[in-house]
Amino acid sequence: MKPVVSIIMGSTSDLPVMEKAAALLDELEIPFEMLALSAHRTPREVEDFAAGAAGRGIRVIIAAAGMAAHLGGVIAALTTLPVIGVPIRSSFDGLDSLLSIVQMPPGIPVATVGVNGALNAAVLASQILALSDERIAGRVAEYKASLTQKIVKANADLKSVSYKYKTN
Ligand code: RP5
Repeated sequence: MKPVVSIIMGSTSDLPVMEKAAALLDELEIPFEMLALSAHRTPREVEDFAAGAAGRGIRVIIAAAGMAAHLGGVIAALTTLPVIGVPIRSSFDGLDSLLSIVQMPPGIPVATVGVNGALNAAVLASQILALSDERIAGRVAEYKASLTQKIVKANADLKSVSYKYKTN
């Protein structure tokens, strides 16, 4: 299997969050790789990764980092692949990483999801891949339909909650 998505994280301390992205890609049968790379601790390896990703068949990069989170931005500067940034909550409630990732200068976007938004990063990556792969598009559509069912069930469950002044 050749990976088409790279999940990159600044440290294995980000893994408990990023497992949600991996689980969704697994569910949607999308081959991916997971690597630890740090813009500050391994800058040369980040450059090698970013420069070589497209040539290896990678289509989308998910980059997660906390604190002064430059990983996604540095990767985006070195590739034309779409980069999705996941701000990790590790200090200041994740606001520092969110702003570090989202506030990119013009011309070098990082598509930023919410703090610890690993699942949404994987959904977005899948939607990008779905544009050129009908089988993935079908699985993404099924996934989205399952979200509707979750709320249908929630409303059924809420029916059994009773209050004196609750009317439904
Ligand atoms: C960032 O610093 C990592 O992405 C992580 O969120 C944070 C802390 O890293 P560790 O000190 O836990 O390795 O580079």
